[in-house]
Amino acid sequence: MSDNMSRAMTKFRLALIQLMVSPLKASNLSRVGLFVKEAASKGAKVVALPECYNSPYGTKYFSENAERIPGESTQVLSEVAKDYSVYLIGGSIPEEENSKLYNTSTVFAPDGSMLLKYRKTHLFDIDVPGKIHFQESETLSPGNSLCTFDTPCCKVGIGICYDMRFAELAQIYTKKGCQLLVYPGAFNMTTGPAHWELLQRARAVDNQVYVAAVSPARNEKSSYVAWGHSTVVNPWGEVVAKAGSEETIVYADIDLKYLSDIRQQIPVLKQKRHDLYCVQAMKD
Ligand SMILES: *[C@@H]1O[C@H](CO)[C@@H](O)[C@H](O)[C@H]1NC(C)=O
Ligand SMILES: *[C@@H]1O[C@H](CO)[C@@H](O)[C@H](O)[C@H]1NC(C)=O
Ligand SMILES: CC(=O)N[C@H]1CO[C@H](CO)[C@@H](O)[C@@H]1O
Repeated sequence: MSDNMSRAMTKFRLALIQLMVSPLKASNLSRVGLFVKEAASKGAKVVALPECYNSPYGTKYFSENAERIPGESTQVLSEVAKDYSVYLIGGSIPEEENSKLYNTSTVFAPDGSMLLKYRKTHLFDIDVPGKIHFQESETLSPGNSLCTFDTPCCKVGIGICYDMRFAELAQIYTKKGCQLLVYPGAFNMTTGPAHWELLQRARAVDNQVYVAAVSPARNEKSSYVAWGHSTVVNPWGEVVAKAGSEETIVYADIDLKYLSDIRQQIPVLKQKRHDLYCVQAMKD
C-alpha cells in the first residue's frame, strides 16, 4: 500500500465477535473462521475475538485447553487473518509453557504473521496502578511491552479485561499515539452491569480515543456467566455500537477525522497537565 493511500485512509470498520464459547474447543475454533468471514464480508478491516474464546473461563478449563504458541489456536488465527485479509486480535487463550499457565493475547496481520503476543501473568495482583503491571509485561514480552500494533489506519493498544480498570494504561497508550484501544474481556453478572460500559466510556473520554471491549456471549449454563455487551465507544464518550448478551457481531466505523476534531475542540491532550498541576501545587 502506498503512503498516499494510507494517509488518506481515515476511516475503517472494526468488528467485535461476541462468540458463544463452549467446552468443545475444536468446534469453537472452527467457527472462528465463519465469523471472521462474515465480518470481512461486511467490510471489517480489524476484527477482535473475546477473552478465552477457545475455552470456557475457569481454572479447570484453562489447564484442559492450554496450548503452546505457536499451536493449534494461533495457527487458526493466522490462517483466518490471511484468508480474509484482516488484522485479527485473537482475544486471549490459555497458554502453557514449562508447565506454567498464562492468559495470552495474540494479534495477526493480514499476511498471517503474528504481530504481537501478550501474556498476562498476575492479572489480579495489580494493587498499585501501572507499576508492577508494566514491569511484568516488559519482561514477558520484550519489544512489545505495551502491546500496541500499527495498521495502515491507526495505532491500536491492547489490554485484557481487568486492564480496563487502569486509567494509566490507556493514558500511556494514548501518549504512544494509539487512537483505538481494544480490551478482550469477560466481566461477570455483577461487575458487568456496574462497570463494563462505564469504564470504557471513562477511558474514551479521558483520552479522546475509540475504546472497544469484546466479551464472550452469555452462556447461562457455563460456570462463569459473562455479561456480554461487547461495546464500542467513540472519543466523545458515546456508545456507538453495543451487543446484548447473545452471540453476534458488533460493527463500528472508526473515524479518525472525527477523533482529531474532538481533540481540537477540547484540546486537553495538548496541554501538559502534569506540569500545570505541579506549578499550581507549588504556588499553593
Ligand atoms: C488467567 O489464568 C490464570 C491461570 O491459568 C487463572 O487463574 C486466571 O483466573 C486467569 N485470569 C483471567 C482473567 O483469565
Ligand atoms: C463477579 O465477580 C466479582 C468480583 O470478582 C464477585 O465479587 C462477584 O461475586 C461475581 N459475581 C457473580 C454473579 O459471579
Ligand atoms: C462459538 C462457538 O463455536 N460455539 C460453539 C462451540 O461448540 C459448541 C458445541 O459444539 C456449540 O454449541 C457452540 O455454539
